[in-house]
Amino acid sequence: MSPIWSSYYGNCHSLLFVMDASNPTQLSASCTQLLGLLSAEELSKASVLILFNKIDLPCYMTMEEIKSLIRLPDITACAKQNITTAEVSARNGTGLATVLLWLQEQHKCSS
Ligand SMILES: Nc1nc2c(ncn2[C@@H]2O[C@H](COP(=O)(O)OP(=O)(O)OP(=O)(O)O)[C@@H](O)[C@H]2O)c(=O)[nH]1
Ligand SMILES: [Mg+2]
Repeated sequence: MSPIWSSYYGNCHSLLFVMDASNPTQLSASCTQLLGLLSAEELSKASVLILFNKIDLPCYMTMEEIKSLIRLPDITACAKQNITTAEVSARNGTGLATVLLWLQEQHKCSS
């Protein structure tokens, strides 16, 4: 789907980017996609929430290792956007309340 993402950039205020925390082999490709989004001029004012999903599954790496592998601190420091992260499981609902609160917060700021 990523080739058509840019057709949705216009008027986008909040961006939720889901990474599969249970699949280390996909992380670098996923990170490249994220960097592409963060460098898009049209998204420079968007608020970004990066979701590390599937945390209910066993993973080869800790969340700290994953964040360090994708150099999340550098990404956050260099991006124009305000970036927040959350660890979630769409399967058992962990972290989803945080996501809803974040969305509510963004809505408040933009209204
Ligand atoms: N255990 C678990 N499964 C999830 C979660 N979120 C989604 N899924 C399941 O993951 C599956 C879809 O994700 P993937 O298998 O990664 O599929 P995909 O991302 O379209 O394809 P890939 O490119 O192969 O990763 C579905 O079966 C979902 O039910 C979660 O938080 N935990
Ligand atoms: Mg997947």
